[in-house]
Amino acid sequence: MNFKNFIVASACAAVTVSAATVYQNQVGFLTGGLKQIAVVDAAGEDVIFKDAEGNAVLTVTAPEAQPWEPAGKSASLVDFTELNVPGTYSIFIGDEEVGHPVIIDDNAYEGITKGALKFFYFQRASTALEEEYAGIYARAAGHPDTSVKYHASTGHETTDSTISAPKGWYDAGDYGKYIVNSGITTYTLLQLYQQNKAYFDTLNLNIPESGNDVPDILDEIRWNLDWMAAMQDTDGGVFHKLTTKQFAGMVMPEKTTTQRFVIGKGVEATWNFAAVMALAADIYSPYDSAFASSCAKAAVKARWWAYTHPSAAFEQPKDVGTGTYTGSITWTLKLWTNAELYRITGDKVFSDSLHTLKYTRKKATLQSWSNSLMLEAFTIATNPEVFDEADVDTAKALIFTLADAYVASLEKNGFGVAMTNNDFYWGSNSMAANKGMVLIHAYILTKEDKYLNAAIGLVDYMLGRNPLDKSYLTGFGVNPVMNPHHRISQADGIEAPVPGMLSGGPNATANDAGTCKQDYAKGKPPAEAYYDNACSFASNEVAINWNAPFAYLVGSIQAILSTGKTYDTSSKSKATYNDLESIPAKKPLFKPAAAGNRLIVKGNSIRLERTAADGTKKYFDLRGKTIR
Ligand code: 9MR
Repeated sequence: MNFKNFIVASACAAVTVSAATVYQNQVGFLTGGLKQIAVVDAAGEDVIFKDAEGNAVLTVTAPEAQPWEPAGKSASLVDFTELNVPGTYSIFIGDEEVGHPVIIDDNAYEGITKGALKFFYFQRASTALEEEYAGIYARAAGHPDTSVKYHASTGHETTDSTISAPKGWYDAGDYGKYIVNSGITTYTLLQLYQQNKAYFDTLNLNIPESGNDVPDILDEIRWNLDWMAAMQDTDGGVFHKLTTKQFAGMVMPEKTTTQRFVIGKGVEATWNFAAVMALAADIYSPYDSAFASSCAKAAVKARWWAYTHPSAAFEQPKDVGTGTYTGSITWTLKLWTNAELYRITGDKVFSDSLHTLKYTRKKATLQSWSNSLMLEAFTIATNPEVFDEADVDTAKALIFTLADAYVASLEKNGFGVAMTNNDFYWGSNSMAANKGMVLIHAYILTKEDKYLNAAIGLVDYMLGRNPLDKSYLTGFGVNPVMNPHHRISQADGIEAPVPGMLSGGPNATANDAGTCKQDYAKGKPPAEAYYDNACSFASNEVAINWNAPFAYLVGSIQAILSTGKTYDTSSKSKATYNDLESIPAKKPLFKPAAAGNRLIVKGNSIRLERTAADGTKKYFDLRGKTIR
């Protein structure tokens, strides 16, 4: 033994070595919020929190360990909420420092809120990212999308005709732009703004539009709305997606210049579009009334198309291999659109549609790109002055059915995470974030801490309180994701990935085990079925519909705890759109036909022109009545 080793050995002999392992939020705890860490192999031991000077400021005896099935282990959930002086603390068990630094701050979630929203800027298509805003992640413009071809699946001539549909956000690790996924994503971000205006009106995201008198979050969302608006066909239907025929390689966006196509036109995209445009019409009216009004009209036009083409479901064409986004539950999309349109018009035809479609206490299901039931529940429950009492009650019942189940799942849960084995499939972190969104609504409606606390538990899970000790948000935490399935991060030559991206997270199905040549789920508990490798599109891809609920969750909690304000219905925009022709809940009297129909929009009037086989034309209003 040399002298150096001898010193180390004798020092070790003098200290008490704990076998404990700590799993914790690696980014920060809000001063006024719940603070918990999960500690394995420490039951009955004292967990000591020391300040920066080394003074012990709080000692908590680790309680009895409890299992959390997805982790395949038991842990003691150590609560140190009473430590509420901002600062950086270290954790000790006996003489040994364990875990990572504990950061307590009044604005602990502000950095991640900005980071998660800035991701959308980094995903912008059709523009160069300047160093001033993107730092080392500055890059050339990719995909102008001004000369996009019509795929035969759109019903258009495929010759040389093109459509211009620039801007928008790249969906995920790929460069596709998909209307279905833009639906829930854009709605979620608009709700984040609408429910927390006081906080987001001044939050600076350092984007090119910062300082233009429009809140930055709305400027960022507008980038995608402008693209969505361009995806509406002249007849009101909305193209399903804008992509190349096959996925590009792992290259920078400007390097892939393969022809892009608008592909398909169907009810899934059209309903999603209608709901988002209706909400946008309300939110943008104080800033750009012409744009807001065009959103409202586009929404009505889309709804009409969707009602008259009920069987136009998108099917992936044989020559296309990009994301499918097929199989949305369309009755939930109809309800959502009618709720959004009723909110901005007060037109009974939309509330009648809600009832015709049986807006009842159907089985509550967590929102996702394919199921929108909770989206209208959120809208209806938070607008009691607009909707019928019975509908508001139904909406609340749906929210509490889910939220109470999540809270119940925390009973005797050693990690304090409202996730079960069934939640660990493709995009499991979006399950966590979307559950958080449900819980925040339950909190807004009741102000009961149990809902806010359960939501904080989900944030802690994604930021490190998980059995892999992993922060699933790139660029944040001690042990963050480093190799996401994200073309830009793989191709930019920079070691650290673009920051602020939420990885899809553990996936017990490991759908990509073949591609990765590694079954990372085999023999692992669900919450460990994860592979931090760019090959792993099924456990480590990023996506706009995962970042949006994460931004919603952390942004809402930051706003609630720093401003004390939650959804204020009186601050809602007073814009109403009573000049729109609305549509009957019933089927129109004429036979819906795809070919030969044209919607004519003139000022506020919308009419249908139907060309018969012999070339004669007939005109109908939106109720299906003959005009002439
Ligand atoms: O998020 C989608 C997930 O629910 C599906 O199971 C999966 C397979 O269809 O597709 C995911 O969405 C991907 C999309 O198809 C293409 N862009 C990347 C998306 C995230 O992986």
